[in-house]
Formats: sequence, structure tokens, C-alpha cells
Amino acid sequence: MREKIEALMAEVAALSCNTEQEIEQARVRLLGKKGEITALFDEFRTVAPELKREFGQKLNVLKNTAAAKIEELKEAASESQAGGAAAFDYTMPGDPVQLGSRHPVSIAREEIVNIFRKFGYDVAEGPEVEDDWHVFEALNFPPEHPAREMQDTFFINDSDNPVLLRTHTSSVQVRAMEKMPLPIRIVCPGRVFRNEAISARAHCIFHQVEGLYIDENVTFADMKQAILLFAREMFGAQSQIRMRPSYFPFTEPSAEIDVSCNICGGKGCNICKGTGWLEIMGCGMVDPNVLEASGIDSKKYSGFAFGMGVERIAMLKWQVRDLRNYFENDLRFLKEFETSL
Ligand code: 2NM
Repeated sequence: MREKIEALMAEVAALSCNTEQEIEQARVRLLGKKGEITALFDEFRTVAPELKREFGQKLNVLKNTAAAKIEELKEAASESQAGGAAAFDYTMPGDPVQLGSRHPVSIAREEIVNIFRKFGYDVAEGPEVEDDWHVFEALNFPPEHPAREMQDTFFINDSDNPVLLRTHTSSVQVRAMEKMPLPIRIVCPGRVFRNEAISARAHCIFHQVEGLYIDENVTFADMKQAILLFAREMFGAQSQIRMRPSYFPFTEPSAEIDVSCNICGGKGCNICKGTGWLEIMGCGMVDPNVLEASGIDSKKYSGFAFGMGVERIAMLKWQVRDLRNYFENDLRFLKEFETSL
């Protein structure tokens, strides 16, 4: 028995086969049901009791060595198959590169900004993390205004001079009024943050484009014409606008702008809920207090400002029914905009 074990040990050590078929044959010959090592285990039952300990150990070592060797050969074989020059066909075409597409919010923001650039507006950007002055105080928000409460605004800290996330991009326009030479004609695209429950119509993060024009003798009529021309570029040449009186702390007078429904042309449909009109933005003449807070002489200068939500404009332009489509990244939704570059 000792000789048989030693002979098989030597055989296992010398074992060399390349193909998976050869390896499998070797495994069956040694370790299979009728294999040579298996046969030795049968023979072991007849070994004299005083030799059982020695032979038992040797047999186990043989069996484990053989099994490890077979595994080793298998691994080497599969590696050489995957990496071997002969196995890899370099003429195979590669996997196609999956191109993404522009997000509808990006497409809409770009379109809005480009329309105003064509009108001669510059683009200004500013910080998302702001202070109370640029978001509220300089914009004529009274101290007790609800937007200043924790429920509506995300505060980063609660010191006397709080750090907060901007709730509108008007803060960028305050920074522009403080720094830029007059006249000022800018649009400010960017993310804004409001502490709101997420629904089909609201989210705590959304995108705005706000505009500002300050010069001598800027009038309400100038504002109306700029917005009408914008609406016609964005929603079609047939578009009409109407104004409804409104209120914002930073403008006086203020108005809400509706555009005639681009689906039914104003006759009334389920998109405009039968009214023929869609609300697209707020606007107004910049309050003299706001001009003065940024160091602009309100006797000499006047201006108008407006603000719109990019998600909302995209919803109206492309009939997106639920705001949540914008951040779920469902490819069936995103691919709808593949050609709208
Ligand atoms: C709106 C509506 C009306 C606005 C005002 C200003 C600033 F900085 F000039 F005071 N920026 N944006 C404004 C005015 C924004 O959004 C609905």
C-alpha cells in the first residue's frame, strides 16, 4: 500500500494536461468513483489496525493534493483560454458606446438663457450657500416674513448672522447690483432650495432663471414687451400674454404672467384646465428700497425683474405631467428628449 500511495503522489506531482477535457479525464482516473485513489480508500479497510493511522494520514494527503492539483490545472486552462492570443479575436467589433442625452431641465434652461442672450442679456451666476442679506434683507423682505422661518428655508446654522441655502436666484442679482456698473441687463440661472414636501408639483430643489434690467427710464411697458417677445420665442409666434396683479417683496408693482395655452391655442383644454392660459412667471418693477439697498440711486435709475421655474416651463413646453419624472432618471422618460438638443 505504501508503494502505491507514493507512486500516485509522484504521478499527481507530474500531472500536466492542458485542455479541460484532459483535466477531467485525469480527475476521473484518480478521484472518480472507480478512480485509483478511491480504490485505495476501499483497500484501506483491510489494512492492519496498527498501520491504519499512518496510511490514513497518507491517503488523505494524497487525496487533497490530487484535488488541489486538478483545481490548479483547471484555473490555468481557463486563464490561458481567456488571455491567450489565439483565443481573442481582435477583429471583433467593440461594444457600442451608450450615449446619454441632455436632461429636459438642462434643455429648457439653455433655451430660456439663449433667448435672453439674443436680447442682449448677460449671464450671471452666484453662490448657492448664502447669507440673510443677499437672500432676504437686501430684497426688502420684512423681518417677520414667513420665508425667513425655519419651515420654509434651509438654514445651515442658526447664528445671529445665519448661513442658508438660497430660496431664489435674486441673491445673484443683489450681488450684481452691488458690483456691476450700470446699466445692468442679466439673467441668472441656477438651483434654489425650499423646505417643501415633495409632490407632483413641488420639490425642495428646483431651477430658476431670473432676469434683471436696470437703466435710466426703464418702464413697465419695456418689461411687458421683453416678456412678450420671450414667450413668443419659447412657446411659439402665435403666443399671447396677459398680466394679473400680484405681490412680491422686491417689486412694486408686481404681476403674474400667463401665456396662451400652446396646446389648444387658447380655446381651453385639459392642459390649461379649460382656461386657455398657463402661468409662466412672476415679474415687476424693482422696488426703490431694493435699488437703494444695493447702492443704486432710485431717483435716477429704475428697472424690472422677473423670475420663472425651469421645471415648470419644461412641463408646459413638453407636457410633463409629474415633476418627479425629472429626478427619477427613468430612461423611458429621458429618451423622449434625445432629439430635442
Ligand atoms: C420673481 C418675480 C418678480 C426678482 C426681483 C429681483 C431683484 F433682485 F431685482 F430684486 N430679482 N428677481 C423677481 C421679481 C423675481 O420671481 C418670481
